[in-house]
Amino acid sequence: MGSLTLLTSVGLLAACGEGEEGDQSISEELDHSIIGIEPGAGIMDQAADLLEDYDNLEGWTVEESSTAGMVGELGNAIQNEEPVAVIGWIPHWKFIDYDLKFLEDPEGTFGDEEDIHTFTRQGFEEDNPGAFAILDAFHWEPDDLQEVMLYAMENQDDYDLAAEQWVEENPDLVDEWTQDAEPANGETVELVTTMWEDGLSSTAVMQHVLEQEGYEVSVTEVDPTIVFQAIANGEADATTVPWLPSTHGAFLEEYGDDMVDLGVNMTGTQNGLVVPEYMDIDSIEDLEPAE
Ligand code: PBE
Repeated sequence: MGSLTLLTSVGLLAACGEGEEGDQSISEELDHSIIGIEPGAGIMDQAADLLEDYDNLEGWTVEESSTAGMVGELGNAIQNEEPVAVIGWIPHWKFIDYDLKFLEDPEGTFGDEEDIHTFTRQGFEEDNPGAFAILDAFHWEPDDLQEVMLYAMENQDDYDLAAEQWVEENPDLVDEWTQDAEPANGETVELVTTMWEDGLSSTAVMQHVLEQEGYEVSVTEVDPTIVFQAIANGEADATTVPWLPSTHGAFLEEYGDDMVDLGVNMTGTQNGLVVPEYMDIDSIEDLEPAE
């Protein structure tokens, strides 16, 4: 897992958020703007809360963009060693490619380290005990997820290939998931995922493992809220992507009563405001309001 760069201690200059040259503050250099991602992402609800939680972000904006757009602007800024602030999360390959850090979040807007959960629709265990047992046993580490993400990146985002490679290399862990499962007899399993690398990776691995066990698997990519809706109303069977308790907490509140939570499949995700290591700032509260 890309090491989350520890926040370095910074000099007095940075504490008052002064830019390198001293004539423009870091906030002015950032044009009081944070680059966001797709509006449907749970992290974007947290970004909206950010502007409420921090008085010193008075007059700031969070740009709605796309994950690709955000990563593109981040890469361009880093290439020219310019100031940039993005909505970011781990695990994500950007922390491997670039030297980044989370700004401290004393108001706790982005929550603490989170978990990724597995859910099924109600009745799935009775309908498909074998697949339910595999989904229930599914658990891995951030390093495992990171490996699948990297394999996909190395193969033009081919998550099927990445999953196949990872499953081949991790027979013992996969056996732990499948050893107690009744054999399949061609039942189908409908998975739903979000469009982000973490969801695509865990879903591709689960699809590959279920197919190896004889299930017919379909995967649908939807917005986070639809992931919850589809499981709650029985349109989909299972998902391995929800981030809780913070990122997708609002969706769980709305749909959770009609879903079966199989618990945590991975611990160690984190959302936050992310800047390149070269920026002399270490906390959100060091940013200054737009005049
Ligand atoms: N993310 C990555 C998603 C979940 C996975 C943090 C961008 C979100 O905010 O919904």
